[in-house]
Formats: sequence, C-alpha cells, structure tokens
Amino acid sequence: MTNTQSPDREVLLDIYRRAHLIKTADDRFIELIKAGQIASPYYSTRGQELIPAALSVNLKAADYVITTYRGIHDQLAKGIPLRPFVAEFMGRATGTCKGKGGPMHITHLASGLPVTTGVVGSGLPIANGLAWAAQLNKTGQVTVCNFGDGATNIGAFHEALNLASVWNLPVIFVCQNNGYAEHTKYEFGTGAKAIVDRAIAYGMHGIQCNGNDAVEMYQAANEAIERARAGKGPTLLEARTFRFRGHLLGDDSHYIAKDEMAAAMEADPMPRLRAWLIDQGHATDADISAIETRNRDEFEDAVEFGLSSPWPDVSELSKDVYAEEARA
Ligand SMILES: Cc1ncc(C[n+]2csc(CCOP(=O)(O)OP(=O)(O)O)c2C)c(N)n1
Ligand SMILES: [Mg+2]
Repeated sequence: MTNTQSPDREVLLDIYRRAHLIKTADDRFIELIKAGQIASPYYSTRGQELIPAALSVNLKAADYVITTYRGIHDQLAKGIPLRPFVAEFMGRATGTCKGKGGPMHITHLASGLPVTTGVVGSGLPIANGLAWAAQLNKTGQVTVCNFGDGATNIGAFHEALNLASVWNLPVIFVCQNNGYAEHTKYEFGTGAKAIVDRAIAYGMHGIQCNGNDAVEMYQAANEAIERARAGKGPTLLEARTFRFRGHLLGDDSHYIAKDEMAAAMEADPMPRLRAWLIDQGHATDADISAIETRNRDEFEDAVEFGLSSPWPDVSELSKDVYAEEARA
C-alpha cells in the first residue's frame, strides 16, 4: 500500500457513525428474529463493520456497490434509506424491492446498490458489466464488488479478474476475508497463502490490509478507488477480518477453536475504534454517545415503519418479472 494519508477527524467520525449503524442494525435484526417478529435466515455482519464503513466514505453517491447475502453492512454504509431498507428486510410492500427481494436480495439502484446476490461469486462478472458501462459512457463511476474468501475459489472470480485486467475496468474487488466459508476454515479450501497473491496472476494491482483497522482500511480503499477513478484499472483488495456470529444465525461456531475465537473477540473493532477516537482526542465520550443515540433512534423509527407496513399483495407476484407484466 502506498497511500499513508490519515483521514481527518470528520471522516473518522463518519466512519464510526456508519460502523455503529451497522452494528445497531445487526443486533436489532437478531433480536427481532429471535422474538419471532421477523421470519428469515440471517447472515450477521458483526465483526466486519469497519470494511464498508471506511471504504464508503471514499465513494460518491453514483458509484456502485455490489454485495452478497452477508450484505447489510455494505448496504447501510453506502447510504440506503433506513425505512425502505428495513421494510425490505421484513418482506413488506414498502421495501426497496416491494418486499420481493427480502433480506438476501436487498437492492436500491438510487443508492448505487444495483445487485445483491446469494450465489457465491456471481457478483464479480456483474460488477465488470457495470464498470464497463461506466468506462464506455465516461461517467466517472467506480464499481466496488464485495465477496468472501470462499468466493475466490469459484471460476467466476478468476474469469472476472482476468477480464477486468484486460479491459482496465474501473472496478475494485473487495474480498472480505473472514477466514471461513460456511464451516470450512480458509486453509482447508484455499491453496494460496493470501487472497491478494491471486492478483499477480492477472497482472492486477493488489492490496492486503487489516479490514478491522479503520485507518488502514480507509487508506487501502482510497488507493484502490482513486486508481480506478483515474483510469489506472482494477484492484484486488483483501481486507482481513473475522466473523463473530457464525455463518448464519443459529450456527454456534463450534468448529472454530476457542482460542481463535477469544483472540478475535478481544480485538473487536467496534469498542477499539471508539476508545481510540477518544484516546487520540478526535471526540469525547459525549460526542460518540450522541452519534450512537441518533443511530439507535433512526433505526428504531425504521423498525416501527417496517413492522406497521403491509405485506405485498398476491397480485404483485406477476409484476416486475418481465418487462411486461406476466399473464396469470
Ligand atoms: C455457487 C454457490 N455455491 C455454494 C453456495 C452455498 N454457500 C452459501 S455461503 C457459502 C460460503 C461462502 O463463503 P465466503 O465466500 O467466505 O463468504 P462469507 O459467508 O464468509 O461472507 C456457501 C458455500 C452458494 N450460495 N452459491
Ligand atoms: Mg468467508
């Protein structure tokens, strides 16, 4: 990484605000599912908040972000409006996809979130398409494509990196390496020592960083995004992180060694960033508490909106499937 510029106070607090909103949403969704108020599988983003929080402060509203089933952190950081976001998660008619996407397929084009897919690795070729369109139309937009470490063993990953390199596309491939793909530890499924090493095979710029360090993540993302914007081509950015709450809600992570889990918990990026901001004099405890209170209030407003919203009508089933409404 060549970028060593530190973000200023305002940006640092914005990173914390975004990360805390993600944690608030994660905690609350789990509560609501456990209370039976939402019926849904859930892939927690706890532990990975700082990656999209520190990345998204480098993006413009028109830039694209693609993510996966484990994607609420990427969507919230990009700035999806809270009410229709929560309503979509709950499958309500007022959601960003009229309740048809549900928690695994939340999309909102107006926020630069054109695709969320549950098919591992499938986002990368789509990201190339968006980046290619931006290149041809000279819009200046960049596309960020998020995926996990497991996705880098899918053929689409390799094909997409190759083509992005050949066409010099304005795309950033962000591998959120949490060390596990479902219940399989990294070493049991991946031959490369580091994901970033795979960039070399495609003649692509590669950066590895600690995704749980706000400043490091910011610098890595800034370098990759500015390169793409300046026409210098794609980057494979490997952000090292950890998955605190299992593959999906209900998974107790029993296959993760106790000391590995304990060490990760000890390094929880959220309380660390909070303490660091105060320690460095960037904010007082009261400043940060005010950010947290506002996040909780705004999220709670969205939860109430979602819970009081109607379910989609059955007539919606045949709409938005083809360009013309399908016949019943
Ligand atoms: C093509 C495909 N194969 C298998 C699955 C089942 N599956 C869902 S998540 C997952 C693990 C992906 O791990 P990783 O890419 O590391 O992402 P993480 O869940 O850690 O964020 C698998 C194998 C799938 N959804 N799609
Ligand atoms: Mg993973």
